[in-house]
Amino acid sequence: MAKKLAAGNWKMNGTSESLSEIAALIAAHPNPSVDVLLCPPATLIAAASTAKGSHALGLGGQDCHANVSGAHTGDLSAQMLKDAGASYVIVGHSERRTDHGETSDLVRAKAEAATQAGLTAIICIGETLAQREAGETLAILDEQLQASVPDSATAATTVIAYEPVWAIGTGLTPTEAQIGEVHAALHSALGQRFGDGGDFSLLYGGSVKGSNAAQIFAIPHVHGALVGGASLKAADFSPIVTAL
Ligand code: G2H
Repeated sequence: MAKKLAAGNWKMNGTSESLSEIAALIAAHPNPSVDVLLCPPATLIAAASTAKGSHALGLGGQDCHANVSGAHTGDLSAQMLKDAGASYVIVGHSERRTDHGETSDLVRAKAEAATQAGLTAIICIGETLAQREAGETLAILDEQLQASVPDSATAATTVIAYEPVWAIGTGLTPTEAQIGEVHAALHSALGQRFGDGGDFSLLYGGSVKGSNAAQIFAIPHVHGALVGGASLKAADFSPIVTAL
């Protein structure tokens, strides 16, 4: 049975003042019945870890380097994130693929590094609007999935997030049929490759908010969400956690 996960991605937002939002989220969900995760900027992970104490809230990084250590100025290894208190890391977000030219081969190496460090990798894939309009969505996603997910992946170490690039931060969301078609295809592809496709958690991401979360979570093979803008405030993220 795939785990349900409500994951917040703060992107490049948040300073120490934002720790109050973590406290508010914990107060709103003292014993969450689903996995809840926040990925603040890496600068806040250690403080967030201290602030959450023994609460089950998970913490994650938003990226990691594929290497364990070395001369990579400005980068962070998966071990460093783990040491700061993370148990997850997002890899291959479309903003990384676009802003930093990250390829699926690099994303796979990062996912392997994450797993080796003991982190769960949230591997993001998604099509552009041009690709969708050209009817290439499923082919592009399968290409990204196969190349970005390491052979060593298991449902326990890996989560897949489907984030259509055109739906990220735009307020646009795909139809339920479009999400359902993609998630069914991902479920099937993972099942064919790993034999346990039914167990991989498949998140949807892209303009998820309190008002559309329940509808999205009702779609078959959707096990949660990767939420950007609506995860910054506990008041916005909490209804999404409740809807799951
Ligand atoms: C997609 C998502 C979080 P938003 O990037 O990863 O962001 O919910 O703001 O569209």
